[in-house]
Amino acid sequence: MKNILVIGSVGQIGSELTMELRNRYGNDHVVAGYRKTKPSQELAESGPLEIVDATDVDRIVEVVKKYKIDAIYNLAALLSGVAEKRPQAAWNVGVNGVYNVLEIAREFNCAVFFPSSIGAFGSSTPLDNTPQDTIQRPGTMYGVTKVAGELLSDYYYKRFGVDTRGVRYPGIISNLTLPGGGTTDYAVEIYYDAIKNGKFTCPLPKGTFLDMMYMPDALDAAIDLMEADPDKLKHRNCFNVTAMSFDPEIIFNSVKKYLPDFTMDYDVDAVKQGIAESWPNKMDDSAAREEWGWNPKWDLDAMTRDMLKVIKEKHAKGLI
Ligand code: AKB
Repeated sequence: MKNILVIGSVGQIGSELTMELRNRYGNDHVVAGYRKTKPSQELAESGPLEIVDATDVDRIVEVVKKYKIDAIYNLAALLSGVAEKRPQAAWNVGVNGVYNVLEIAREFNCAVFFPSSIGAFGSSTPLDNTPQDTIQRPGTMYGVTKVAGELLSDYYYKRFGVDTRGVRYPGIISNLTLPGGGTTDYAVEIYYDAIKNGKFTCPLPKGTFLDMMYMPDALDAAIDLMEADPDKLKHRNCFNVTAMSFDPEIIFNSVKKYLPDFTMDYDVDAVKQGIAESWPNKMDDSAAREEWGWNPKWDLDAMTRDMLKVIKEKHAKGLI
């Protein structure tokens, strides 16, 4: 990979992935593509920045030609909660956008990273130790777009030889950019509310187990997979990856260990509950471990300590 385009570079994953790619491959080699949200100063000043919309083919082609792009990380998507409110927009970005990127990749010989999700599964999937290859009949528009994206990406690899690779991300927890409208967002919000207010109201009921991952592992997953030896990959789109699985009570107790006065109550959001209950409790990620050495470094306790430290510092500086 010499020149990379990140589409969706100001989102929760994109904002950190773009900077990590710049660290590894050089600032000038990583173009931050964004649509509407203003990029941070760091993102804007550390390397090339271009307006790129996954649904605008001509614009993507212009940028791919201008920077001689040979790898595209296509992170543009509406998260699960928002996609249920705006299913047509979710389809447009999550399926038409993915198709556009794959077509451009075919024409200009680019590799493509596609982030699928635990949302690609549904209630007829085995929810414990969810296998790599299993039933995928999601009941959400988000899930429909992710399954379509997985299938399209595999099709472009098999039919046209496009180097497509992807992971099924669990809930991603981070402290730089907030996620927007996801079902797993509560596991980020709990840390902010713990520091700011000492209490949290949880939208998912106790006993709702979901796979989760701290951002540094999520960045490694994307980059390590894109760098993996293609001869070792039996799967491509997309690999189960997970780092931990917990329910609201477990993360609450993890925070309370460091903030003993912290309290939590529940106000369950029925839509989010329905989505969460149709997603795996814990995925089996052995294919990723075997085929490209996936090995997450962060567990819940280490993540909690780091999240609380960083958010406390931001709060003390008046940044949140
Ligand atoms: C969401 O909750 O929608 C996302 C996801 C798990 O894909 N965080």
